[in-house]
Amino acid sequence: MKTVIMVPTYNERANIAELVKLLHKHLPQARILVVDDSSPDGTFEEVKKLMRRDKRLQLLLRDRSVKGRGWAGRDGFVRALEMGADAVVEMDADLSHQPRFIPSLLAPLAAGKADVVIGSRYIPGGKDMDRPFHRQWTSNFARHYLKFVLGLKVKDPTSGFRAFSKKALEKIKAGTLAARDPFTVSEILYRCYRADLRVVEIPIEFVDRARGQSKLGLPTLLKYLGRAFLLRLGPDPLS
Ligand SMILES: Nc1nc2c(ncn2[C@@H]2O[C@H](COP(=O)(O)OP(=O)(O)OP(=O)(O)O)[C@@H](O)[C@H]2O)c(=O)[nH]1
Ligand SMILES: [Mg+2]
Repeated sequence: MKTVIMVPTYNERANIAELVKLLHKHLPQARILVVDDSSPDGTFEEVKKLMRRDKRLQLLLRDRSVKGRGWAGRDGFVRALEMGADAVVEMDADLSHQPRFIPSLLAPLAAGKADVVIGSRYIPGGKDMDRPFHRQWTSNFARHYLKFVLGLKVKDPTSGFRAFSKKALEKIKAGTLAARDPFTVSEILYRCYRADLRVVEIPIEFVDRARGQSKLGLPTLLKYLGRAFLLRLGPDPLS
């Protein structure tokens, strides 16, 4: 399978070189596509520097005026398909998603047993980082709510560490994804269910980011719950 690892970045200069190194170690054949929204910390300059000696690394540089995790991912999926990918992995750059798990994310796709594979923290063998009690409670509530409202059958609907077959990205019309922000993770999974794709989970261990800034707070999370409800009530996104 021709695999492209698609990594949206915003201010990940402290992490990107280490991530690229680990990706090459665990997936020597795969190509890496960094989708950077002209990060003020110059993440894209670091990527350009690495690209001089690295033919497997590519950069999609977007304008900061259209910045957003969702739109970056959407454009990244489109570019990955243009690069000829049979499988596309999306992951965070902050090393919370560990490259060592990618071979097991890709295995069900390669075996033709799934269209979408989710790296899951909440199935046996999976692990989340230790969060304070109130954060644990909020995140458990969010995932049960999302499962219920959007009719998702997975244990970890908010995981952004996932692999998609080419067919899956075509079927969900990845180029038309609407959410500009991290709500995209739910929007994509909802479309996968609407498209009757085969979604499976494999266990991953999630670790907290060690470097760089965190971006998602409680008010944002609450807004997402409202948007999930609207998404479910709205028109079929695939028609
Ligand atoms: N291109 C692009 N990438 C983004 C944007 N916002 C976040 N990202 C990237 O999306 C991934 C997930 O963002 P994170 O900040 O790690 O979000 P999180 O995992 O919910 O929060 P923390 O890990 O606690 O910081 C990371 O690789 C970010 O650099 C954005 O506006 N544009
Ligand atoms: Mg993170």
